[in-house]
Amino acid sequence: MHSRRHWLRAVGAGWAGLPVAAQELVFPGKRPMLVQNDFPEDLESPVEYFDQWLTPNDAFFVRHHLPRPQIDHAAFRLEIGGLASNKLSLSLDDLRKLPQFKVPATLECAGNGRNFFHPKLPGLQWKKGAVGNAEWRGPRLADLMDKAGAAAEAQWGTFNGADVPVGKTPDFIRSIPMRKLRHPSTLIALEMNGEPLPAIHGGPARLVVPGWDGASWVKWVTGFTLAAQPDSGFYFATGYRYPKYPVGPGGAAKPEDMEVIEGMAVKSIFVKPLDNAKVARAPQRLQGMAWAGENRVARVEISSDGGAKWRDAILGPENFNFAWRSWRLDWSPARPGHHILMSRATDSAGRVQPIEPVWNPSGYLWNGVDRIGVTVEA
Ligand SMILES: Nc1nc2c(c(=O)[nH]1)N[C@H]1C(S)=C(S)[C@@H](COP(=O)(O)O)O[C@H]1N2
Ligand SMILES: [Mo]
Repeated sequence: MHSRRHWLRAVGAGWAGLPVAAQELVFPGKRPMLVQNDFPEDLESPVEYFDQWLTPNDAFFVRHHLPRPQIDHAAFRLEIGGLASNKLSLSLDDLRKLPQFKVPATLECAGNGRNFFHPKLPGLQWKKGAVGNAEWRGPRLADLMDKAGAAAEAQWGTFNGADVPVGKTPDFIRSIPMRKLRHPSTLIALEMNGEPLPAIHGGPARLVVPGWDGASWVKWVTGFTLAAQPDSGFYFATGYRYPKYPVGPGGAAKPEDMEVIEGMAVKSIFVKPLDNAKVARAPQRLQGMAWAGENRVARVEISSDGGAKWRDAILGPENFNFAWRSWRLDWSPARPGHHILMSRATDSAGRVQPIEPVWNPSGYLWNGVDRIGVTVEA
């Protein structure tokens, strides 16, 4: 099914910029992916892989800042230190013996959709596929902190992974505030979609911070430190920040006017038909996904006339905070020729997917109304 031809077709759908050699790389345990970077691996999922509510592990996007570390599972320890009365060093078996919780949650890179901003920005040119939805399983952060005797003054947990700095790229370290660490859905995942967490997704253990941007979901976690203050390193104090007030396209923001990205935006995309598809002049089932960070998806509307009229799509049965929701709508094209189809989601907090997301200096949180072009054959 995933023949080379299929793959090149997916790649060809908008990936003309890369040399052919890069397009032809195959990654163990992955279907053909849109290769943003071959090493360290940055792999985008073609939209057609989003035809199931749970994104299979072999179809899930990958974002690494640094080369993937090798981890000896027998020697693995999760160290909990800092403001805690009972500092811990836990093996994988210790982690597996704690109560385990399952959380379906959508993981999206803050830079997903960067390619659609004008003016253009440096950084990985993700389009629609730096996102996926999986069922994560493992112990709760709250239980780990209780076991470690977290002190009342502890306001932040600072997480490090086993990846190490290379050249000018600093260590990937992130801090998470206590209110989110204490949330019952915040986990150290040992499993993804019922399988041991794959090494490329942070195995044997990663942080799962449902509804928050991917940068919070530290992979290959080796431990965390509880403190009154967050980390002052690059990836928390400088990187992954968003302006408090819009700076205008091409503008710059002062560091003190930037804030950490936490919960993600409301957003929807088409999965079927694919952009630029040719379809028969017959009823078409339009399908897609919608998600809303920490909120639920309340509504998805579809336009087939460039946004003049909108019709409500039917929302899928899986309806959770943190996880995306499928949607569908049957559409009977009234005439042959080219049509612009648009999808717009609204969440449980009343946020609506905008036509024009706020331009920002790192190209984060693109959530513009999705649009595809479809040609109906005469
Ligand atoms: N240790 C470590 N954790 C990390 C990263 C990283 O480079 N190193 N990248 C982060 C970013 S920016 C994203 S979007 C997600 C991607 O997770 P995935 O590769 O499982 O899709 O992992 C996050 N966790
Ligand atoms: Mo990311």
